[in-house]
Order: sequence, then structure tokens, then C-alpha cells
Amino acid sequence: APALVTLGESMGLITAVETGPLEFARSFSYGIGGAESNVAIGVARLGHAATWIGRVGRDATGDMIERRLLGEQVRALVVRDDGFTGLMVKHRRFGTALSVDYHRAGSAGSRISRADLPPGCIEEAAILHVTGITPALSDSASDTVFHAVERARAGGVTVSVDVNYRAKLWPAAVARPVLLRLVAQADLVFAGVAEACLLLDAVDRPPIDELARAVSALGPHQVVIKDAERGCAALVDGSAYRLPALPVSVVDPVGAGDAFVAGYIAEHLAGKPAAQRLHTATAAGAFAVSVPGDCEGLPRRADLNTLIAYEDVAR
Ligand code: KDG
Repeated sequence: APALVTLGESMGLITAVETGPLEFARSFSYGIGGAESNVAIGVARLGHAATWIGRVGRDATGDMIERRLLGEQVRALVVRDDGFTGLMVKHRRFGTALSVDYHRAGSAGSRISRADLPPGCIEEAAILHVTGITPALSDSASDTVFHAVERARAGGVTVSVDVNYRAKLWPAAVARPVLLRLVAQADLVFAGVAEACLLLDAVDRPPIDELARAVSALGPHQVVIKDAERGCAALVDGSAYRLPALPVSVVDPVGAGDAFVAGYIAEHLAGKPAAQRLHTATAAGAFAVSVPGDCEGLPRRADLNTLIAYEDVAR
């Protein structure tokens, strides 16, 4: 079956349950986070085969990540590393103002190397999805991403890139040339407005349809610009699309971008036209922001049908 393969770092995610300063939080939930595993889980929930490749430590968090992925029916090609599994600490100061601290420098996940990609694992997929997070983690992680992209291109596999610029991992000036190199080799690119401006070195914020066109001029023939609650714009094989977001109350925006990507990729794998890919992506984003965790809220097919029925009633 046509399938997704992705690689990156997944981490333990400690989240303060109460809103307010972290030092006064008394209860915490424990879960997993990681942009690429979020996408893999989202695609699997929507009924497509998904493979995630990455390293975790020989620790309880590493066990949890492996079990969670297996429980989501993601094929997890997990390499156990002597390093520790990275962690994130998330708390909500007020409303949807979330802050995330990373504890990941030197982690097992950052030590991913091209030797972790078994022969055929990229070549047998329909889509390879990578993000701009992984090249920021280490030299070997960066090498792994570009090596995977090269193999995908040689094997005729569609290359999908989520720019996912993380200011806490690297400064813009260092990230920019690397992200440009990645985007130039992609068929399909997802970027937020600020990320597109970073790529294009645009200081004014051009309208999002213009951003899509300008990013596409860098190489990819499918570009989707995500503009949070204002919706998205896309340029797919020369045709322009614009879709509003769904009006939902936002509990936790983290993971919405990954849900969007998962929805888009799932419909791409299903051979659906661009308008349907964007529609499902938008719905998946709406589900994700309604739930506190990074990946727990990702929808299944039945959830999408519920949403359609709900929209019909609301209308
Ligand atoms: O996209 C959501 C991610 O930010 C989160 O799950 C963690 O991969 C992550 C990162 O590096 O920020």
C-alpha cells in the first residue's frame, strides 16, 4: 500500500495541568511529543501505513515512546542509544499562551545517523516526510535528513518538508541556508507565515497567496502556507487555493501544524485532489487544537465524519 515514512526525534512531554507559573503547578501529565511522530500517528489514524524512524534512550521514556507508537499502529524503527531520551516541559501561563522548554541537547534522538535507515525503508514509501527540526539537532541528524531526501529523490518518492523553524534550537541566520537547501529538494512544502518570510528574507508580511507562489519558485510544486486561525493558502501544480480555518475554541495550539500535515498527507496517499487534501488538513488541525496534548487530539476517519455532521447542524 502507498505509505508514509518519516524520521526525527520524539521526546517525553511533561505538561503542567493547571494554568499559571510553572513553579506553582502541582499536577503534571506525561505524554510524547515530536513533530514527525505526530505526523506518523495522524496519518496512521486516518488509515494509512506510516513508518517512523528515530533513536530513543534505554530508559522508561524510550519504552513509552516505542509503546505509544506501536499502540497507534505506527511501524516504529526504533534504535536504542546509550544517550537519554529527550524531554520537553510545557506549561500554560494564561489562555493559550503556552511555553515549552527543551531538555534535548545531546539526547539519543539527536544522535540519529544514516546507518539507522535500513535499505529499502525510504524507497518502498510513497512519501518521505521530514522537518526543519531534525537538521538543527546535530551534524549526524542533519546528514541523515539530507541523505534520506537524496534516497527518496533517487527512488521517485515524493519528498515532503515541514519547515518547522525552532528558534530555541538555532538562530535564523544559521537555519536559513539549511532550510533553503531542504526546501529546494522538496516536492511538497508546509510553512507558517513567519517561516515563509524567513526563507524568503521578507521583512514585510506579504499576503499568504504571494508567499505560496514565492516559496514554490524555490523548487517545490506543492506549497501550503499555514496561517493558524486565519486558514491556509496553497499553490499546487500552478493552481491556487485558499481555505479558512474552522471556528473552534483553542485549548492548545501545539501540534496543530503536525495534524494539518497529517491530514494533507493522508489524502495525498489516498489519491485525493488538492481541495480535499486541504479540507481534511484543516479539519485535522481543528481537532488537534481542541485537546491539550501534542498528538492525542489527532482525528480518526470517524471523527472527521462527526465534524461534518456537526457543521451541517451548525449551519
Ligand atoms: O510540532 C509540535 C512539536 O513542536 C512538538 O511535538 C515537539 O518536535 C517537537 C519540537 O521539536 O518542537
